[in-house]
Amino acid sequence: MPYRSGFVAVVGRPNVGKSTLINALIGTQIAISSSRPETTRKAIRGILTLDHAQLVLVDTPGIHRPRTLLGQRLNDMVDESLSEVDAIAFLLPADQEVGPGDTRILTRLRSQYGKGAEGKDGWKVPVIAVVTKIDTLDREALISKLIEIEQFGAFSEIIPVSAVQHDNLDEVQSLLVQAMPEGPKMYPDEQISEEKPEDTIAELIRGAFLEELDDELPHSLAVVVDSVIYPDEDNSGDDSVNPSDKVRVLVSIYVERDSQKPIIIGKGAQHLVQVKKKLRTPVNRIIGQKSKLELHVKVSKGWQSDPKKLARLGF
Ligand SMILES: Nc1nc2c(ncn2[C@@H]2O[C@H](COP(=O)(O)OP(=O)(O)OP(=O)(O)O)[C@@H](O)[C@H]2O)c(=O)[nH]1
Ligand SMILES: [Mg+2]
Repeated sequence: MPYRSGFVAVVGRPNVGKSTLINALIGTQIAISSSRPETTRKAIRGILTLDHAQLVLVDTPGIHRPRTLLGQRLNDMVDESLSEVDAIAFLLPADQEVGPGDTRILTRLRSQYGKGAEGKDGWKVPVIAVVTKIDTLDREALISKLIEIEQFGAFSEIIPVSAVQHDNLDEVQSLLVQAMPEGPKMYPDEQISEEKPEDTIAELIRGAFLEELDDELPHSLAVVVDSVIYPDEDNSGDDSVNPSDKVRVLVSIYVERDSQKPIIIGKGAQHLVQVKKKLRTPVNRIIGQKSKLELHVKVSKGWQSDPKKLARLGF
């Protein structure tokens, strides 16, 4: 059997389960997920290495009608990650109607990857409809959902899945593998993401706050790892800053208004304490030695709509 390898863009409206599916396929958390839309803000590439194939799964921000400059940047990012992929997984949730948002995405895919012909073969690369969250429907409802989606898109394939219950994940995996061209392994076996360690840590911190704060969290949270300081490079001259020889990971957390700072910090800094505790093990693993997070909450007024500020935050 020839080795296969390539890139799969995972697209869909906000909150349809893109990041959750990628984590489930890769088998560990590389992308953050949450119940609120616009969770993903970067096109994170997860790497799935098998005996016979290597897939790079490109997680994308949910495609939506942008209301802020950040929203616009997120959509642009999807455009970028859609260029030069070998297949597209278009996610549609089983628990929602197919709507105008899906039509917009389909139109966009057709303009770039359609051959101008009708039907299943009318695509330049395989476009696979992945029907997510099937644990939320009974069998009968699922069947009519599948028929509805089949008629909606004339997709190359259609496959139902529940990432949460691990139902049909193997089938999704093998469909994606079949969609890949023959090609060599591109990354070493142990590599599961293409992100820089700083970026992965920043994402994990943002994810931990999303979980910790639940509905209180301002949507306008941005996290940047400013520097990673190893003990032998620490020139602060003050031994009391770092008595334990741990790697210091200096992090800025930006909100848009002064009033949001106490929400992030919590009573007696409880949220900061919880987030650090939750991330101790994953951060140690990413850095490769004992590390400590130093979290600084800052205000950057109106950053979601300010080009300069967005640039500074990496958008
Ligand atoms: N019941 C059920 N819920 C799911 C499933 N997959 C994801 N979810 C939930 O759907 C919500 C959104 O999941 P995400 O993976 O963050 O969705 P996303 O498409 O990456 O969202 P954005 O990054 O904001 O575009 C989370 O609350 C998940 O727990 C599933 O298979 N079943
Ligand atoms: Mg996501």
